[in-house]
Amino acid sequence: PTTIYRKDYTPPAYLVDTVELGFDLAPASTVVANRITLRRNPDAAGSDIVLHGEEIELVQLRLNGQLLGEGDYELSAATLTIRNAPAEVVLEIETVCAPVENTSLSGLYVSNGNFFTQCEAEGFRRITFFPDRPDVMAKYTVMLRANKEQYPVLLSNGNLIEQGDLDDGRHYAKWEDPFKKPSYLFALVAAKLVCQEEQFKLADGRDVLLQVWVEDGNLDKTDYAMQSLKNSIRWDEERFGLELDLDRFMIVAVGDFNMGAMENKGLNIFNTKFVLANPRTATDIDFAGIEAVVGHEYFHNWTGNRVTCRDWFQLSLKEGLTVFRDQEFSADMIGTDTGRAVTRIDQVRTLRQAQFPEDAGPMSHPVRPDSFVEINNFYTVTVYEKGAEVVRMYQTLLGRDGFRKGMDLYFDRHDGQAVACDDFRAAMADANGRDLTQFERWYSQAGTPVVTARTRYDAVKRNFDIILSQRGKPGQLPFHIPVAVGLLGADGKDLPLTLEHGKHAKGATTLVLELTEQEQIFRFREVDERPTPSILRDFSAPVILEHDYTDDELLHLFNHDSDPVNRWEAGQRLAMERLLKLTAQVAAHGAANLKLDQTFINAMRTVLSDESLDPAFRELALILPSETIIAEQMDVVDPQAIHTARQFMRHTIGTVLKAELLAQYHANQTPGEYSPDAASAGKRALKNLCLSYLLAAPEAAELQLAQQQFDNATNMTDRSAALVSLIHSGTDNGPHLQAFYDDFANEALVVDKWFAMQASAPTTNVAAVRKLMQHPAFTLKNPNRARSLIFNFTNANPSQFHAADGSAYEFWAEFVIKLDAINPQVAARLARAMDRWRRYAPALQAKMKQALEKVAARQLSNDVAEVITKALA
Ligand code: BAL
Ligand code: ZN
Repeated sequence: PTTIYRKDYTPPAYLVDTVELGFDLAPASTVVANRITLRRNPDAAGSDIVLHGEEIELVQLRLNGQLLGEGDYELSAATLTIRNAPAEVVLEIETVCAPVENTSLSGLYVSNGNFFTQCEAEGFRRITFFPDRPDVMAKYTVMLRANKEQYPVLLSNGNLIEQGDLDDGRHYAKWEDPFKKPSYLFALVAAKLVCQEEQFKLADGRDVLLQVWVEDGNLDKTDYAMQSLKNSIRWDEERFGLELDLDRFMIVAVGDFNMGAMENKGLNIFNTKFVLANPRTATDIDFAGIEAVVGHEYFHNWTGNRVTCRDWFQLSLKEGLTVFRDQEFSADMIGTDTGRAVTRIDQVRTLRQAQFPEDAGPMSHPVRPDSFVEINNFYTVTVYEKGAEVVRMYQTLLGRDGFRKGMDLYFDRHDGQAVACDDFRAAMADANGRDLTQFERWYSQAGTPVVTARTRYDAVKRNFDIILSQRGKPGQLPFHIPVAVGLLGADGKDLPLTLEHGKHAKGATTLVLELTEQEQIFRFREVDERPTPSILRDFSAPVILEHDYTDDELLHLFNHDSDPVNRWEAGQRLAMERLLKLTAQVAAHGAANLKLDQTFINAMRTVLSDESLDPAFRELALILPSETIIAEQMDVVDPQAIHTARQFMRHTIGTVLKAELLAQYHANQTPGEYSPDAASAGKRALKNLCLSYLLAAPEAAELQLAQQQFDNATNMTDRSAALVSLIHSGTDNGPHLQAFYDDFANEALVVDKWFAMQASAPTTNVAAVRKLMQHPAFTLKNPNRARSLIFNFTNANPSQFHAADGSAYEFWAEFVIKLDAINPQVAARLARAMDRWRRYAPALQAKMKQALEKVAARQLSNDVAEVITKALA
């Protein structure tokens, strides 16, 4: 495999002005006629036209009307090159591909008998020969022809300009996209589908047609996606002044899809998981996911499509920014301060669960990577979620208005262009008259910086100093880190802040300190008592904060901090301290004689029963750090000891707080018609967390409670939560599982849940997973299904995945290899499950290495080869 470097970027020798595509669609053999007009790029050297092409058969090639023979061009497995081409060129290229054979789901493929495409990052080259790079932007016209009965719906980007019938039962549709776009945003759909549609009025008074297309039988699950789309359009108008630029906007759901969704211009194609929802089949988390992803793809229309990426190293330019936008959208849709904080806490949990480990492992890369073998491996939590944190820091540093000014300038400068992360940073800096040179290091330096805080109080001078220092990976230069700080008095209230040498509003209670050097002292004046510092409020930077908090300080913050994120954080620190001690004790002496102190239990009791607090917040405050997050704190990971310690804590809480848990279980019922709104969802989350604690130490009454909830639930959130609690508590669950399956056997997304909840149950070992694979509903070919069973076992069931005999590692190797033959992108994701193998005890490490080497010995896709090679390096 070849490594591609960011530093080697050169502009394309030829630009493309127009693309006319003609498709004669048939599953086994689709003919693609492609007519492109090219001209030499005045900003580049050379006269060779390089087109990408993979897994397609060239039938005919004409240059300016002349048929070319084999000697007139060079054809390799990945490119077609025409040397010394004229300055202006019309190419007519005819190719054939076989969509039904395409199990990689990249390019043109068939899912449940229908045609779909996925072109990002490099799928367009599997459809036709083309300079398949995002800095080549062109206008597209697309003619689709297919059998009318089998494929009554023919969709592509932009506007429908013509349609009609052809001979032999076929029909056609012609689409024209008025905007220039890179090839990765091309899409087509030819399918038997139905749609929910409506006219929607934009802020400027224009009417646009909105459509959500699904398979017949699923129309009753499209309301929320449609509502989310309308909310997204409104929100982008109001928050960023960005309007929909097309007359029509379509969302299409497909069951076989590698990603969550794809922002193709005007024709977003979605994994069904992020479209289909009704109360019977979808959980609150599913509804929230739909809102976020519908928003995300819609927001890409400006951040990604109108302004796109110069090259794939700049992926975070559109992804980090668009994730930030969808996060803000979701927070604004809740509309309350605690609601906003709850979304923020979820973001922090994701970072710690997935991004920090990635950044500390073999696939660590900067938000703007310097090199890759396979770009599909870089659609990562670093590029997406850490990228969103980097964008958020601009807003933290510049304020909301300053951030908006930067966005406006970005679009003024770059609409219609393919640009780089540096251009975004320059727009933010220039619009605000700020020097953001140092901020660039967030794009170029990988790893999670550690910020250490020390404090000192001078009671005589009434000064309180916070001394912040930072360290990155060896050799790295200091980052520009916004550290939001507040100080709590003994009464738990925020003290008004006076920062020496700082300009800020009088009476402010949170200030953003800018840490730019390796170490800096920040002095607060007029501080009458030794305060408790609340540092990194709202998680103002994606860093690890070290500070020697005492238990008393943490309890003070946990009980009083006005910043809900840090309030939650204090609880996590209290829990983590105990989890690590218990884990060490289990590892050294076994599970007997474990104890959980009354102080911690009381803190949990207080927050659980404090009805002045939002239930959604209470739920988050009561969840213990996950086994993965605990593992990240340890030098040598002992998955069994972690599991035992965490289970012990859950068991203790479930037993000692039984009365309070029961009370909150009953107090947070949501009778009446189901609504996925944040307040109701928060109540259900708290209620179901109570249930899961009660089932951590179940007696007959608790089991009965769960069974009743399962039997009587009127929505999937409650139904699945009851079943998960039953399964994960290890109590007999055969009949419930069977009943659930029987009820939902025809609902693919619910069957996914059924596999997932079993795969992640701590009682499910590898043998049980293998048995589940024999179930008639299991298939490796559908990514959602493969993920639901295999990934949930390898990634969400650590104590079983790391079974001492290594049998689960062998299972992992077997299925990385099997999946690689079907779908390299999915296989490479599975391959990542072994990223942190060097952190385990020697006996486990040896077995993991063996499994990695077993995979490495095979003929692999670039996708999997890159992951395995880096893991073993
Ligand atoms: N661009 C790939 C899918 C997404 O991030 O929206
Ligand atoms: Zn995206």
